[in-house]
Amino acid sequence: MLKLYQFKRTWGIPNLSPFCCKIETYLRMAEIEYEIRTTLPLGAPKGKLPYIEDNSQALGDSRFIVTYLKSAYKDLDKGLNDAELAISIALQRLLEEHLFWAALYSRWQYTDENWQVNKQAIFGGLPPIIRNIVASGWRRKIKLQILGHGTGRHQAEEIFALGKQDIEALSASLGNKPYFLGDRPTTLDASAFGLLINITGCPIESPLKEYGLTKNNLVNYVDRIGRAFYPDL
Ligand SMILES: N[C@@H](CCC(=O)N[C@@H](CS)C(=O)NCC(=O)O)C(=O)O
Repeated sequence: MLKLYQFKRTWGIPNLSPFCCKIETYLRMAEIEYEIRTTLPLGAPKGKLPYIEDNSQALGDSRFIVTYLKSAYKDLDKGLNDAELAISIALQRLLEEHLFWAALYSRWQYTDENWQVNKQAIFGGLPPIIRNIVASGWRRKIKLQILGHGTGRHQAEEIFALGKQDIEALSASLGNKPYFLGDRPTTLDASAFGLLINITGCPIESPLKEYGLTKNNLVNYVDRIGRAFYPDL
């Protein structure tokens, strides 16, 4: 059976990683059987989670994993026209390559309170003797990623102002529809649910979360997908 390697469940949400949550949500939306293997990114093929193992092959990066799942199992985007597929890709990039960085900043850099919550969730299972050393080293690495991406060069207010624009755009695009592209879930919904629940539904406090919680359609969307696809949580 297909194995999904991801961080351990915490905070009452499917996963603290938007990308792990995206893949598990895709698997559930597409009714593909899988087993979870809880891990840290150290042994991952690309040094990041999630990755999957299927037919003795390991595959990293949620975008390549989705491409594989579409061809080997089920394509949730079948039937979308070219314009819808273009919107799907554009909004996934907004979520995963832009809004994600503001969310990452809020966890690893914004306040010490958030860092402590994040640290406990990710590294709490490590032996006490190495926990702080590993967590501090990892934090330095992530801060450098945020700086390298460019997000880390802005003030906190600027980072959250950019993130709020994304949330505004997502809310407007969803409107009153059950899913972003109509009345059935597609890859875009797996991606959007993965990040939105990690902004509005976890104990990381920031202006991004506050703003997300003012968008009723997004809050209801996250709640609806959670209830439909994670009745066990
Ligand atoms: N483009 C990748 C991003 C995956 C990613 O950034 N994973 C994070 C967790 S949210 C990670 O494992 N980071 C570890 C690191 O950068 O050291 C995907 O779509 O899967």
